[in-house]
Amino acid sequence: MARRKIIYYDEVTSTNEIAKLLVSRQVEDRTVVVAETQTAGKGRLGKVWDSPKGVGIWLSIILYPPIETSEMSQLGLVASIAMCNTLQKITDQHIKIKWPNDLVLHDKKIAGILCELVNIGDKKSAIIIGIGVNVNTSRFAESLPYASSLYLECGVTFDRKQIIEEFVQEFENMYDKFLEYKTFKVFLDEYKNLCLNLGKVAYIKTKDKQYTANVISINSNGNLVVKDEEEKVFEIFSGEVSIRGIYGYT
Ligand code: BT5
Repeated sequence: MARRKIIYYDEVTSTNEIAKLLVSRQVEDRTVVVAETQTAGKGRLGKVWDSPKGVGIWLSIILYPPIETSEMSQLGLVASIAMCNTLQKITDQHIKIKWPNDLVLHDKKIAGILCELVNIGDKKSAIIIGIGVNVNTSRFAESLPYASSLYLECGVTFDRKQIIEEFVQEFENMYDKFLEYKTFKVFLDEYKNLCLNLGKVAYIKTKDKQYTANVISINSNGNLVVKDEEEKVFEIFSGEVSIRGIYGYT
């Protein structure tokens, strides 16, 4: 398979913002942007993503998938499986996915994903999949009690470039399969096996309400299916919620 273009930067505001700029310049499909540090790294829902220099992986993948815009967030789930597989292989640890796409080791968050859509006209969109992995970080701010790194959890440092290269290859293979079948369904079993939320009670927070519910399943669109305290079953979409375990982060 052809090697993808990986563009390395020393310092950026956010690799997702650079990726947006590159989309406006019609950069080629599957371009990957990587930075040593981000001065304005972003999480979901306007949150901040801490991106210290030289110890993490801060990257964004640019894709122009020939699918409906409404289906594109499924690619964030595909990317979380790809990164999970890559990190499991490299660290030999059981890394889990906290829905929709946090990666968790020993109940701590070691990676997060932020997908953003960019309108490219003609009713089409590009998707930018931004991934942050805490690789060799040796300490976190007190304000991040659930954050950890591969180094802190495994006691050894890891080669960030090797992780990036193996991840890009793993993601490419999965993305090709996604394009062949055009549905997340082909990854659903793999995702469910890695997902730590299934069968647990979750504390769910949206813009206007907060409640606890049982996580029953994940459907073929990658949405979480939950049953609330009144036994009402419904699905929740990744863009609009944050979820936690009832006793802590997971
Ligand atoms: C995420 O959001 O987890 C998505 C993170 C995506 C970061 C990548 S880095 C490359 C690309 N460029 C960007 O600008 N972003 C992407 P969310 O689920 O909303 O979690 C955000 C929350 O995680 C914050 O409110 C903090 O509580 C916590 N947090 C911040 N920095 C962290 C870190 N380095 N490690 C673990 N947790 C962190």
